[in-house]
Amino acid sequence: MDAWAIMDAWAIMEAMADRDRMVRASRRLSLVLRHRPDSVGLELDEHGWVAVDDLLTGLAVHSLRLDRAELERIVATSDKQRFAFDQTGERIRANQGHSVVVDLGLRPSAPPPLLFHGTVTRFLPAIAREGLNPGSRQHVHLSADVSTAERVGRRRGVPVVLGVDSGTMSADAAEFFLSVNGVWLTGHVPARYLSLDGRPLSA
Ligand code: HQG
Repeated sequence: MDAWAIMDAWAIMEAMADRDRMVRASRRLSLVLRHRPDSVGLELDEHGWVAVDDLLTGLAVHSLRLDRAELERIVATSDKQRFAFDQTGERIRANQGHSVVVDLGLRPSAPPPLLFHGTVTRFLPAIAREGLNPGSRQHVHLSADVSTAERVGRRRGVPVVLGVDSGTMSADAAEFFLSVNGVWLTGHVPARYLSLDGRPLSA
């Protein structure tokens, strides 16, 4: 290998290490800003916000050194736009996905007639009995397109995409919210609104 090739290889390795570090930091931010702010000695306010300075200090004390520029890079490049700064840039929060109880201030919106939920086969018997539960999160997460739902399901195995008759649910007075990063959120989805391959899920 000549000197240029070695330098290229070195630059690629450095870029990969940097990307790994940013992915790990993003996962940690999801944990802190959605589920475990106490893990770095923080509390979210009622709308989910936390001061950026407090967050960076809390993370540093708990072994993640991140500077403001790196945090901005994570927010800007997060594939799902998971985080947002407030208008002053002094506070940050997760856009959705919380298990900590927060009021994101989302207004109910009319959903498209059909939404999708990605899951896996092993959950289907329980889902057919109980419908979709938010589990540990505040909401059930739905998407407007099949491919996003497939990606969500694939986190757990071979994905299965359920149709959600959001039009009828909404007519039946269920509330839907659209997060700023495009995820449809609702409470419990009773099984009678669910379909698989166009057929009702529950008998
Ligand atoms: C399943 C990621 C048994 C449900 C994604 C899911 C998403 C049931 C799991 C976001 C059930 C809950 C949320 C029932 C629902 N019986 N299982 N009655 N009802 N389930 O992670 O939707 O990368 O809380 O099908 O992209 O998978 O974190 O929800 O499999 O947008 O930003 O219980 O998380 O985004 O799992 O994912 P989750 P989810 P981030």
